[in-house]
Amino acid sequence: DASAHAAAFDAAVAADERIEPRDWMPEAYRASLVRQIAQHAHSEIIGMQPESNWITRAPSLRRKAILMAKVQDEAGHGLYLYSAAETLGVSRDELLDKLHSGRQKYSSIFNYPTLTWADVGAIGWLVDGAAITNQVPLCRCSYGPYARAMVRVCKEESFHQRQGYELLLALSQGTPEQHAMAQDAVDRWWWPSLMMFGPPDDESSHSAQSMAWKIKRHSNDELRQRFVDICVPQAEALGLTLPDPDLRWNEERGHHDFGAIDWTEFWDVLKGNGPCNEQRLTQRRRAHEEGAWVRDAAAAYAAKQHTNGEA
Ligand code: FAQ
Repeated sequence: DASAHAAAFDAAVAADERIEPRDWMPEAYRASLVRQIAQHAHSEIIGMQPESNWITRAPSLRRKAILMAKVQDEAGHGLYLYSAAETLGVSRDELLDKLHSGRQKYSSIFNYPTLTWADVGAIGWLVDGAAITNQVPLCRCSYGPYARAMVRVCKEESFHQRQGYELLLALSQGTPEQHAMAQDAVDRWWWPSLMMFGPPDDESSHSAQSMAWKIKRHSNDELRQRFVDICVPQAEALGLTLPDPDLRWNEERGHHDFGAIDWTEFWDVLKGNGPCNEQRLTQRRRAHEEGAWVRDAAAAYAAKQHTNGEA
């Protein structure tokens, strides 16, 4: 009966066990996971666009091979995540339709342009760095399929973060023009990267419930602080500065203090008014339409196999 189901669910969450697709779960738990996992999946595939912009202009064969591998990994992450969402009873078509019609979100960060080659480095270092900081705790998420998907995703993100760091280091130690290009990219990507962690805790509508369900293990502000603390010594090693005059070590807190984030910009980007929102969605819809023949052919082939099997 319903109350026994609810008690079993609560006990499993309390004992840090995983909830699996066939287990009973509260409808709101299922809906919140679909929301977060779909948003995460959409971010991975929309996130292919800013970097793929530079594949044809990578400065060497080695850089091009690395960048192609990274962008392909992102497609793979999208696929694991759509599969994880499907275990909750939604179809991929439905999720893509919601992305294309603007009814589901993707990360704010992918609405910023990649103006120079150094942006590929800044995305790897900062955007993948922020993604890892946020996603390592998700490996312990209470929902089994999502938690397991995160393990492999995080391993791949670590390689992405290192490639970005190494790319920026090469530029930073290069000619004065290359150094300036690296600094400019970091200046533009720093603040949007901090926004990736979501609104401040007191404005985060889902955090309390998601933490009670152990979907989220840390609050948005906790993870943002962790990321800032990780980045400061890395920026120093890179020979680059972070564009925040208020950034300084706070002995008492044992953390870095940092300046105020422009939340107006964040909410504005979420509303669709970032520099690239329209371009990203238009490109995504076009890619989907242009891929229709592949889906049709796969479905026709599957139907034929099915008929052959029956014969
Ligand atoms: N962008 O109540 P909260 C990557 C929305 S990494 C857009 O705090 P929650 C790898 C939020 O959905 C990027 N929207 O929400 C990569 C909610 O609106 P809703 C993807 C945001 O869920 C690297 C409202 O604001 N990573 O793709 C953002 O508890 C390089 C209130 O917020 C993930 O998705 C934002 N930044 O916490 C790929 C990680 N922040 O849904 C390519 C999984 C918040 O009610 C290249 N997700 N909102 O309409 C999470 O951990 C969480 O969902 C948070 C937000 C932490 C993002």
